[in-house]
Amino acid sequence: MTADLFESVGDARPARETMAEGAVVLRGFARPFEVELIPALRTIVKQAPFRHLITPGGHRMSVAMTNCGSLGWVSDPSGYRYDGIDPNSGHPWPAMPPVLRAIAATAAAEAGFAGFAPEACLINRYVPGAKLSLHQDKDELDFAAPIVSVSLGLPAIFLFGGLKRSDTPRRYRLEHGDVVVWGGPSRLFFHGVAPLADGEHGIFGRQRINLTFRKVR
Ligand code: MD3
Ligand code: FE
Repeated sequence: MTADLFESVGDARPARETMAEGAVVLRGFARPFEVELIPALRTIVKQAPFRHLITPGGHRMSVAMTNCGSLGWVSDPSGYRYDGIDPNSGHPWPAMPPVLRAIAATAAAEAGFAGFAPEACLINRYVPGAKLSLHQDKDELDFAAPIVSVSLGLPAIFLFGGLKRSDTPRRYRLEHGDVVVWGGPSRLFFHGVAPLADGEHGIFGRQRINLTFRKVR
């Protein structure tokens, strides 16, 4: 009885919210995995450190990136692509740890996408001021599979538009532990992240880490 009251009365962040057809937010879904997740991320970043990629247009991205899994997303002046090799080391990307696989698969199943088996996990690091301009994720061959995102550390304002770049984006606050499953029609919607506001997170300090799990082929 008491638990029911705490869950339903005056809760500004419902556990589950639909942002658009096929886009489901699972608030705090990653929190129970934290203790395993954090050391796993540390191990990945030691093997494949964050780096600022250069866009085909020649701009250095304010977000720093790395990957784990059998494929990783890379950008350089020749274009965007998925590649099994980290161009900085010449070695394969670090393997995707079981805890990451488990978060992605259980969140996807919760949103109606059973059997989600991503090859790639792109890891984005934002420091205050870093942003991600409005874009579509179209470098994957399989748009039937969703993308699963996990937000960690400082909160961010996520911008969620429509199928056209000119569609005015709606703004959503994504906090530590929030997981979003982007499938169905929303899979090809324009989206981005507003410049990160300064702050201090108890575990991650002055940064936000975002994981996106992708079925590429
Ligand atoms: C909606 N990352 O890495 S995650 C990206 O917070 C990216 O770092 C943002 O956009 C971040 O490409 C947003 C949420 C997200 C990821 C992929 C999507 C939303 C999406 C693909 C289609 C529609
Ligand atoms: Fe994206």
